[in-house]
Amino acid sequence: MSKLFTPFSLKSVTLRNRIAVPPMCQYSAHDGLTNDWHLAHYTGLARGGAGLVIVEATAVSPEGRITPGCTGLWNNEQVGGMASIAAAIKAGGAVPGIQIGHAGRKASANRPWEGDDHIAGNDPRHWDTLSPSATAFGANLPQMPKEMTVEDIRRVRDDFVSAARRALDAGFEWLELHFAHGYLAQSFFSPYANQRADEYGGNNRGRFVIETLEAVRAVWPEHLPLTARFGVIEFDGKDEETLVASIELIKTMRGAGLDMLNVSMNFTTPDASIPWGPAFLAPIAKRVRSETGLPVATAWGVDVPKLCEEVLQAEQVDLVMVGRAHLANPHWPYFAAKELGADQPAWVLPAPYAHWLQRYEPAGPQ
Ligand code: 8CM
Repeated sequence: MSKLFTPFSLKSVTLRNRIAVPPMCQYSAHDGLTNDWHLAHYTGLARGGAGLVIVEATAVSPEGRITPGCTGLWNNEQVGGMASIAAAIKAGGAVPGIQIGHAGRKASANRPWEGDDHIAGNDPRHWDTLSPSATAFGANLPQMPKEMTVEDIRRVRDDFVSAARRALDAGFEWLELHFAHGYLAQSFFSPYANQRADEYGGNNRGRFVIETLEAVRAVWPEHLPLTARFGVIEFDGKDEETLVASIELIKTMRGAGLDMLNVSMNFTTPDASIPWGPAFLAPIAKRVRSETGLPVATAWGVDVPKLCEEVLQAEQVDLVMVGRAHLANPHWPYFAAKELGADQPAWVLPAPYAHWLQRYEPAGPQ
């Protein structure tokens, strides 16, 4: 039997297989509220057979949204829609997860298909952004952020805590903190974005990450997985240094209650040279796994079933995050099961689909 289709347990949660759908923004919310698009989208993904479906980057505060179309959990009105989504994911047989985050200096952007750049200052949809220091990202995101005061920092940490509580109230069983991709938490850890001289800068650049994690852990139940997506490499020529420092921080995160890491990239400078390729982060994920002792997952170029199986067999990762391939084909796990020679692959899907597929399979019953 393939490892891809073996269950994976973390804390009290068991995934039916090692396929996870990573958070993928739909940019289709209004005032942070989900709607029928989100419900249909996540329902379909869960019915497709993945073990874990993680709802898109959901902002902990209005100014933490990447775009005006991002979902939010900064008020109680937003909980109802998310509760329907969590219930639908569960009814589809997957574990309902959600990612919460704050976009920092990359916030206030146009949707990718409407420019992917900062919203102009004279556009009524524009808002001011926050970052550890008043340094802009550059390239398509040139807006100068405001340097956060210590009061701002505490407020955003508390926003993470409130959003985590709402995620729990909505019925999510797996929480991923968005600490990656040049958004706020990743910016705090990065010398490109953090030039602070106070207790959140210099040798303490990891402090925001740890304080936020600890504060969330205090309200997120011990029996449910608390994970983070975190960039460990920038691909800017200083990679060993960044990896070593990141692994040290991850060890501290583990001590602060982190259960698993979704290994990703930093994206804190537009001047990186990323060696895109099939499963190119898997060896780095393995290093994080062996040096920190945490289970790991990774996305990026892991969308071919045999490759997914290989990275699992090689113990490079514990879960594979299959994103865009699920948008192309929400029933990706069924095709993966066929390709990997699973017994009765149709039964990766819910019975009302599986029985038809099995009965009339051209090659005869599977
Ligand atoms: C959205 C846009 C860009 C990213 C993202 C997301 C959502 C989740 C995530 O990363 O982890 O890099």
